[in-house]
Amino acid sequence: MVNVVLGAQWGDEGKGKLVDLLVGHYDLVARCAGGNNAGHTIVVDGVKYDFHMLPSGLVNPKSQNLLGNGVVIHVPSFFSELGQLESKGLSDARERLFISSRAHLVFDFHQRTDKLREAELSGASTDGKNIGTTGKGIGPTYATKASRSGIRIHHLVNDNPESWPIFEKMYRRLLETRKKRYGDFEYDAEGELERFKQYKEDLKPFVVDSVVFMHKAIEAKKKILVEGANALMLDIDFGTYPFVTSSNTGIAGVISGLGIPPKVIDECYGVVKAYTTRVGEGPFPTEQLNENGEKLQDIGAEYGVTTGRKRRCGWLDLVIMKYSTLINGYTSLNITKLDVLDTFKEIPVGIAYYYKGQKLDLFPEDLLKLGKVEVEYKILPGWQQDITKITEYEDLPENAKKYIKFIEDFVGVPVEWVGTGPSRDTMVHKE
Ligand code: 2SA
Ligand code: GDP
Ligand code: MG
Repeated sequence: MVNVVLGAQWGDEGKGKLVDLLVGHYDLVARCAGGNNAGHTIVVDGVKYDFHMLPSGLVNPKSQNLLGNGVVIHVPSFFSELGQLESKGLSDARERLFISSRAHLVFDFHQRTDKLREAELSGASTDGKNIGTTGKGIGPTYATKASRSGIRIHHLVNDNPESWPIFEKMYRRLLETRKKRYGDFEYDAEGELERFKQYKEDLKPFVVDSVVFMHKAIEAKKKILVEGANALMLDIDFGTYPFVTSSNTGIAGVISGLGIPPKVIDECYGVVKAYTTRVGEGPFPTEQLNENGEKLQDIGAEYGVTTGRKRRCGWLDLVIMKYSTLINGYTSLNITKLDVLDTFKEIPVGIAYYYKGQKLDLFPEDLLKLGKVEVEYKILPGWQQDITKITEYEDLPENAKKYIKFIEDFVGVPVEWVGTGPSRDTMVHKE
C-alpha cells in the first residue's frame, strides 16, 4: 500500500500535521522531491520537532524513512537537522533513515548562486522580477541535474577505492562552470572538499539503492506514506512558472522521485488550507492586500518555517483547487485551518476567473493573463464561533459544514479531515 500526501495550493497547507496524524500507521515514510526548502513543525508529547529535509516518519519509532532519488541533499543541513532531532530524543533516528544513491548533492556554491541569481533577477534589467526563493540552492541543483553536470550521492559514496579523484574532478569542473556563469566569486573550494572527505565516510551507513529498497518494501506489503513537499502551484510544470520551485511537486514527482509505478499508489490526500497563502513572489489572484489579508496573516500566524518570511494571504481559490485536483487526482481532502476563519462574518471563495470579460475554462498558463484576471467570488456566511474545542464533525457550526460541503461539491472530492486548531489533536474526521 502506497498513500501520498500532497499540497494542493502554494505550500504550507499543513501537510506536516496530516502526516503526523497518519505516520503511526506506516512502516515507511518517503520524501520524493525538494530539499531543505520545505518546512514544518511537528509536536509530539510536548516536544517540538522542526523538519526541513528529513521525512516526518522519524517521529514514529517503528517507521523507516527514505530520501528518494528526486530529493536534493545539502549534506551539512542533513546532518544538522538529524543532530537536532537526535538531541530532542529521537536517538535511533539515524538507524531508520536512508538516502537514495541517485539523489543529487547540493553544494554550498549552489546556495551561493541561488542568491546571486535572485540578486541578478531583482536588478533593473529584469524589472525586479526575482522569484523569492528560499536561498537553499534548490533551483541551481536541479539545474545542474538537468544539464547533466550534477553530482549524485553515489559519485561520493561507493565501494570503488579510486573514486575520490573522479569526484574531486567533477566537483572542480562544476564549480568552474558556476564561476563562468556568475563571475569569479570568492569561494573556499578546498575547505568544502576537505569536509566532503569526511562526509563520504559519514554518509555511508545511510546510502541505499532506493529502487531496490522501495520495491522490496512494496513486495513485503509494507505500508508506505509518501510525504509531498511544497505544493502543486509551485510545480515546475504546472505551477505559476517561473515563480515556482524547480521540481515536480505534484503526483508526477512521486513516481519519478521514488522510481515506483503509478499502479502501486492507492490514496492521494490533498491538503488544502481553508484560505490561501503564498511565500515568495508571483501572481496570486485571490490575494487580499487589505485588512482581511492582514487578519488572515495574523490569526493564522502565517510565517515561513524555513526563512521566517511573512506569507501573503487571500481567500480560498477553487479555480486552483479544480486545476490541482485534475492533475494530482486527490482521493480525499484535508481542509486545514478552518478555525482561522472563525471570526469572519462573510467568507468569499473564488469560483471563476474572467479575462477580458470571458470566463476561463481552467487556470491559465500565461502569467500575463493570470495577472489580469478578475475573480468571481461566492460569498459564504461565516459561523462566528470558536471551533477549536470541537472534536466531532457533526458538532461543527452549520455554516462551517456548509463551507466544507461547498468545497466538496465544487471540487468533486470528499473531505476526510478538517483542521480546527494548531495543536496535534485539533483535527476532526468526517468520513
Ligand atoms: P525555492 O527555494 O527555489 O524552492 O523557491 C522557489 C519558490 O518556491 C517557494 N517555496 C515555498 N513556499 C512555501 N513554503 C516553503 N517552505 C518553507 C515553509 C518556506 C519558508 O514551509 O514555510 O520558510 O519561507 C517553500 N519552499 C519554497 C518559494 O517561496 C519560491 O516562491
Ligand atoms: P506544511 O509545509 O504544509 O507542512 O505546513 P507548515 O507546517 O509549513 O504550515 C502550516 C502551519 O499551520 C503550521 O504552523 C501548523 O501548526 C499550522 N496548522 C496546521 N493545521 C492547522 C489548523 O487546523 N488550525 C490552525 N490554526 N493551525 C494549523
Ligand atoms: Mg511548510
